[in-house]
Amino acid sequence: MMETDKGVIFDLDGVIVDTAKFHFLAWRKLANDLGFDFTQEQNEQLKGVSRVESLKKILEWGELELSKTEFKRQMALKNENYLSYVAKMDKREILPGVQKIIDYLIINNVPFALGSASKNARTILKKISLLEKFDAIVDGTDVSKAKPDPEVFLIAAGKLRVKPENSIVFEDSVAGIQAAKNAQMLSIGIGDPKTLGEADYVFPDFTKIDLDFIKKVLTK
Ligand code: B16
Ligand code: MG
Repeated sequence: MMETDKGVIFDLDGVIVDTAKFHFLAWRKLANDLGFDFTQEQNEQLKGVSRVESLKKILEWGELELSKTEFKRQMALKNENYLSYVAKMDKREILPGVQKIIDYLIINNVPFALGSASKNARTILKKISLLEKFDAIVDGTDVSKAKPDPEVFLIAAGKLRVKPENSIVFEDSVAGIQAAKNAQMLSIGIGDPKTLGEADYVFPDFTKIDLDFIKKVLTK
């Protein structure tokens, strides 16, 4: 077994599963129902951003203002629609290469947590049969400050009893990488190096990360 005092924190959406495509479909339906549209490019700006902040942005794009009640109603409708996609998920939705790394952490007794902005994180982890594997779960229901605030990752490290500077974060969003940096953690970006240039390391996806690399960051 490996000697390490490190711990690992995974973001959910865009790292473990590609629920971003479902968020996009659901937000787009909301916009269309309200009489406008937005692009996939604009959708990039919604990644890692909370539900409330996402709707605020979308309404800005549509140059629309809603009453408080209507805003809440639209958020609930979007979530209902989003959850109809989530309901169809199963473990085949786990992104390629992720399981191998999770198995490696388990075998080597390295603690790992979830650090996600989503209030649906537990539902999704259950659908993909990973809920019981995590040593700690911190999600949108546990935090008051959204990424890039480090809160979500600091709570996760605290639950793992790992120091922030010994924590390694996997993230696909710019806000998430900034949150990891703000928490003094090592950040590993999953996605496009042009977007995630602030991260300590960037990989296009988990299939490009080999176990030697994981061992290296866990033991140095
Ligand atoms: P929910 P992550 C984030 O998840 C998503 O990237 C973002 O698009 C979404 O708006 C946010 O969760 C809130 O999700 O509506 O399910 O509470 O990437 O932090 O795992
Ligand atoms: Mg994400």
